[in-house]
Amino acid sequence: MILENIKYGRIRHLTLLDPEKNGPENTGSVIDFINRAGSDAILVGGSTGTGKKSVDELVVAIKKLTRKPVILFPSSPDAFSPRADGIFYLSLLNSMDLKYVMGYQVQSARLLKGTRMEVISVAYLVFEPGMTVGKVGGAKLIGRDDVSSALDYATAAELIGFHAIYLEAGSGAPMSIDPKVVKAVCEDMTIPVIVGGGIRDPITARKMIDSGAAAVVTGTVAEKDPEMLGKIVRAIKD
Ligand code: 1GP
Repeated sequence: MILENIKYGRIRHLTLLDPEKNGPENTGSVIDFINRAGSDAILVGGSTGTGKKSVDELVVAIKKLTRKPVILFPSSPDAFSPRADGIFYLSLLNSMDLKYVMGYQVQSARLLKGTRMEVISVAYLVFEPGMTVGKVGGAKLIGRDDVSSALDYATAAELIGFHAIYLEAGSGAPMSIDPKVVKAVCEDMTIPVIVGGGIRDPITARKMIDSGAAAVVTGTVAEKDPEMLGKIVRAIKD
């Protein structure tokens, strides 16, 4: 169970692979980095260019090379592959565009129920600077150190009954969200909190875990600096 593994610390680091940047031809080397680094699971998704074919091809290529869980991280119902082990069924709670809050979920619900994959409902909160996901997702961005707004959204997510909360600064963000926001949210929540966006060094990654995050996501590091990926994963698990 992916959610149980996140909750109980067996999945603490996830690597995001964007099908737009990772074709099946370079999957071998990327999976090699991920295996060597000791990352626990692989997220497949991106804010743009994630059609069914590219997502499915990447999932198939990954599954041939590793037994680590592959979890879809979709920007729309098109970014789907029935061969993944699970899906973050995202609701971008601070989007001004209803399709990212509930429309896409309604569109894909019956399809998902018909698969055997694990569906993990995730309240997705996008913070400044938000990057592409902030723009494409029409997010009313939460300030990176705005504890009060973060708590408002996170508490709503918990009361509604989401399985998990994802605090996101946006892929490629020059800075992560402030760890004090992570600490305040984690202290108040009974559901696991996942943090991603702009995490590029071991100290920041460790701070997120020390602040109570159940798991950390990195994407850009795996593309640009595989050695650093290993250092980040070690810092998280030490
Ligand atoms: C995925 O935002 C993370 O949700 C990935 O961010 O690419 O900045 O690591 P980075």
